[in-house]
Amino acid sequence: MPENRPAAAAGQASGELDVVIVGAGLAGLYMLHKLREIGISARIYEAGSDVGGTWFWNRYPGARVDVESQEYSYSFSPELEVEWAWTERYAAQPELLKYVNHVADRFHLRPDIRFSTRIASAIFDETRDRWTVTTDAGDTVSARFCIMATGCLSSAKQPDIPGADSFSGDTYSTANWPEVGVDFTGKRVGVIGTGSSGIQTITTIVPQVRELTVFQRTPSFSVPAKNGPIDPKVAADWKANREHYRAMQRKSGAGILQVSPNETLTFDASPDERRRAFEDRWARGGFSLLGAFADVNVDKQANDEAAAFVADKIRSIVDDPDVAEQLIPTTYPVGAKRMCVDTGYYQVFNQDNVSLVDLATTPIQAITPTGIRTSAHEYELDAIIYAIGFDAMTGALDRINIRGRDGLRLKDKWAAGPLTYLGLMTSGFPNLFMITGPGSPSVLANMILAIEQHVDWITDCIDHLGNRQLSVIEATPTAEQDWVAHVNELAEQTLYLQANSWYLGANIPGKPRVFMPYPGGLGLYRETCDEVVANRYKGFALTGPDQTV
Ligand code: NA7
Repeated sequence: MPENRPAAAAGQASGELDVVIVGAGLAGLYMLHKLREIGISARIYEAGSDVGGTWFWNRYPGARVDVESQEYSYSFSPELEVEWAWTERYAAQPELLKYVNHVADRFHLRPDIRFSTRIASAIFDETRDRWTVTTDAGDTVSARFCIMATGCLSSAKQPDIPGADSFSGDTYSTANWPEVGVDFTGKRVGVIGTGSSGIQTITTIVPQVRELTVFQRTPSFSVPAKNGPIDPKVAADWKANREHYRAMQRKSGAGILQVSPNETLTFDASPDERRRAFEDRWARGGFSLLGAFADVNVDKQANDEAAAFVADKIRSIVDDPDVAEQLIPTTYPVGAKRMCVDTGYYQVFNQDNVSLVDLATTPIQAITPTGIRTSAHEYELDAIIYAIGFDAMTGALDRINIRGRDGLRLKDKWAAGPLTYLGLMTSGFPNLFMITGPGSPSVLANMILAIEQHVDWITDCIDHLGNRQLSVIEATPTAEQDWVAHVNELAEQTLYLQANSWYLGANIPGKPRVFMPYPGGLGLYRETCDEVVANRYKGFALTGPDQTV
């Protein structure tokens, strides 16, 4: 195996590479590491000034992973896994960023990363079977393969509220938080948005602020994280049995052992047993609630039981019954939007200096120079925090001018929704890979394991091509159509379609309503990808200078 070495040292001219990787988050870094292992020259281009992706940008107060730290960490290197010690059950953003930096340093990745460089375009040159990749500074590089490690939640929604520019106070976005941090002491703060980012921000800044006004359009189902220092016994057990746990994760649906799905159906349990099962899951914390029964995600009546349990919890925590009712989601099934995992969220609304504004009944009309005006009231504020989410899964790709065969732009090809084969490639765009692209488990799974599976598959694929003197791989239109139909079919068997979520693009005005992630589970998906390879890359056309395989 060739030694790990930077691309420049591998003797490549700076303008010609084997592979360009876009993004130095968890996906891009592992991709670079794996390609070096097979002796391929690769360079990452990263818009941020350092590594980290999601954990570089989302440094808002309270930002924290919603999967347990040791589950949400790379599995590819036993040494890395054994030497790294997480401090909290759910790591906070600073610790996650430290981890990503550690990985970048440990595997000597930095020499092959160009920071503060956004990729503006990637154009396929059919005469040379190469991608011409251009940065926002106008620099160009040519590569055989282009790998998009651009992230599923990296294109932040921009405030689309009238008057947003007129506010004279301070404005912040959770997705692009100032590196220096912000002190809200003594301030009247408004938070718009009550997804994970809003909820984590709210619970963290509430001890500082003079007044907090939460502008909620749709309530989230939120469950307690039960966060705290990592239990040393749990950490030691994980390290001692990591291979076993990792194998279980890879075979599982979500890649999250904490969910540990129960095989019993909701109504096969008595009301008492149901209650006990939900209580047990609530006490464990995190996403485990969704695993209380096997049918919570697929049977609406079963789901109603879980939703009613959370609603009762909210009523039991929030003192004011009217506020409690406003905080209870009623328009979609629990789990159909990503659940939030919090520390003391509902309790916040028992504080005198916190108020909830229900935008469903009193919508925002405008941002004014002094605050926010709803149909019922004008709220005077010193600062507004936007926690309004992302143009998920396709947003980061859309903002790059990606053009494949015949100059077709990816954004245009996907005008009615993303079309991919396995979420890895799209026809008409040869040698362009997506890590955790639409049509793959991605955001429905433990992201880091989904990333590793894609990176391993792509690395093997590039190696396979090289070993057989093949130069191009491309998804066939038929395989792509069949895959998209399959993903839709699976989605229809779930309750996901019953929520206006970012999984469906429903949070972006004008975005086609298409369910984007693959809902069949990480384990099954992995098997499918492996079978495709075993069947000589079924559904892909592989071609060399003068051959098709
Ligand atoms: P989310 O989960 O998409 O939440 C965004 C929130 O912002 C949500 O409550 C939205 O309400 C609200 N929103 C968006 N636009 C507006 C406007 N114009 N007015 C009022 N409220 C608005 O994003 P997050 O960043 O919190 O979390 C994303 C993922 O990151 C999360 O699932 C975890 O995986 C980590 P809506 O529901 O659209 O009515």
